[in-house]
Amino acid sequence: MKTRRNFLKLSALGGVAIISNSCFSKENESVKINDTSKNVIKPIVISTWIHGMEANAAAWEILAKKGNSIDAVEAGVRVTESDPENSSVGIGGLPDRDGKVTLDACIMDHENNCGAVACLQDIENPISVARKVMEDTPHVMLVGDGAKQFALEKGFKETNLLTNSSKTAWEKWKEESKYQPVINSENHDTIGLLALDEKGNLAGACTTSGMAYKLHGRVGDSPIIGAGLFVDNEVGAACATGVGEAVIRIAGSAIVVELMRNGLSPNDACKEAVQRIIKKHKDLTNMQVGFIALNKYGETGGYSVYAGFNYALKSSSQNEMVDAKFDRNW
Ligand code: SD4
Repeated sequence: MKTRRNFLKLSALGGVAIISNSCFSKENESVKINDTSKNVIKPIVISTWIHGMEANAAAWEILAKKGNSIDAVEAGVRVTESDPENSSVGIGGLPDRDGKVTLDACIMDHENNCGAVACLQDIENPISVARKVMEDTPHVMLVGDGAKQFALEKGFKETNLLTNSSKTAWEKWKEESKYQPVINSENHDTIGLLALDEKGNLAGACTTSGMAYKLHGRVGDSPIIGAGLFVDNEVGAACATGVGEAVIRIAGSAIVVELMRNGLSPNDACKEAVQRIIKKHKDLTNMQVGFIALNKYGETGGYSVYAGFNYALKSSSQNEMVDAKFDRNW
């Protein structure tokens, strides 16, 4: 439905506010966040890139049995983390320039509980460690040695994450040691997964080994709540993939959710966030970023700076890859 946005209930303020739509194009679709007449598509799960198909299938097993979205998102991305063939998430992830595989992940539920780990080594499923941070500590994020120590205390097994093929790739890279991230291949395959369960509760998870051959200690957007992932059960959820530094600079996923709160459809909210990145960066060389979003009605969308980004979508009537719309060709 293409309408102008008028009055929107801002539940956080408990009042009614007029939102100016002057900054949005008139083509933008409007979504009223408290529209009780709307048909809600649930359960539903959406995730980044082709590996999202398998992750969605694992999440769906839980959602189809009326399980909770938080369990679904964790189970979904664990599949990708445990796949040694995937070179940018979990085991088999490409290492940093020193040959160390360092993992970043975060998770968020429908009550704004969240947990994260960053620069975690030797643990195959950082998303589950992030969940433990969320559930068993008063903190949101643990990093580096502290995160590993916590994981071991919680019973996670120490695992060598550097597979033969990622070691070989790193050794080849070392011959030149040029830091030249290549988009849509080795460097941009983070999995971000968002779900809406039967009860109407949203949750999200995001996990990555980050930029290949990054400086040791570098952390991108993926474990940062508000950047790589954000969930607000009143409105929707969003996550990001691509150049993390660019996503952090605009608080990307939080912005997408706020844009949905202000009436944009998931697609238009992702588009607006991408355009903000474009506006804030003079040099867009290799600056691929993609967002996906899911709102309370089960409506989904995605958008990227450059062509090539796609996402996996699963509901009772869909199980497919969708090519995201984009701002520019390479
Ligand atoms: C990062 N955003 O570490 C991650 C990388 C990524 O698909 O998304 N890869 O910056």
